[in-house]
Amino acid sequence: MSVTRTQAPEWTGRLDPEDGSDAIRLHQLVTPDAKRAVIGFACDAGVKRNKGRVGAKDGPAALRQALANLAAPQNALAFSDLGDVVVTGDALEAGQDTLANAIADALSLHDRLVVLGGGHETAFASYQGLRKRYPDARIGILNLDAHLDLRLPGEAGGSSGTPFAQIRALDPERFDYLCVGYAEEANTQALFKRAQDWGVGLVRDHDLISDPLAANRAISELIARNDRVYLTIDIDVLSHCQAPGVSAPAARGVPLATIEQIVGFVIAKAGDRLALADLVELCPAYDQDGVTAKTAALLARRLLMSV
Ligand SMILES: [Mn+2]
Repeated sequence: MSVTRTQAPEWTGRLDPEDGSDAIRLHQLVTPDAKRAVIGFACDAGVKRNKGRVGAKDGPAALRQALANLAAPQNALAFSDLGDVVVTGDALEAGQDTLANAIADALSLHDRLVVLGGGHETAFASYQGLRKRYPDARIGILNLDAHLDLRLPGEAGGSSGTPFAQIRALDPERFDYLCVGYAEEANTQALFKRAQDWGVGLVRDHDLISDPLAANRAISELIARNDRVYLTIDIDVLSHCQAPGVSAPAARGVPLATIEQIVGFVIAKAGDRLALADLVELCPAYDQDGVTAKTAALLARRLLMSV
């Protein structure tokens, strides 16, 4: 049971020199000290404590691999790879502390950091890292997720199902949380009651299916009343056909194009206030043809490459 930091792996991928100097893919943009950066959280402990299908520990490596061969956009930005925080066994709290400190340090060097999870226990570390970097900021939390993840920690401690209850416990007065894409059937009434008591904003998956812009007003308001936005994307907000490789697949889910629209909207509205995002719950052992990793990579690419 331990926590270690690993160096960034060598990024490799397809090269197309015959197509000239514009034939660039993401693996060719990785460089130290760039404005954008990724860091991995290789951890199974949160999902295991939450009794989900384990395998999120392999998420960061699968996400890097899926990112590597994506084509770079026009005016592509370089990005840095800060390596992984690796949690062995049940060392969840120590792992979250290490990740939070790494995030706080990274945010003084990079203007946008994308964390590659890990299960949704990643969020408790992400928030604490952002809070450490900006102690006095108003922080709005935007979670794209089928689940509210507001359960209370049990005897074993926190898990991938408890991060937002843990965040609230740190700082109840400043808790500002919007959950977009939740499935009614995937959350008990106890959680909806808690969400109401804690002033949590909610946008249902059905509402996004009938109107892809259904969350935009609530998102605009969240951004407008906060100094910083923390975006956390649980890949299980997508349908199981788009995202089979997660610990808890969604039978319904929100369409990928809608999630892409939302991420683009957040980037455009929040600008510099979007300093931190994470992508969580990718579980490569259950993926099919790498589609879940690729889906997560499309979202990570957008976060890394958008100005
Ligand atoms: Mn979640």
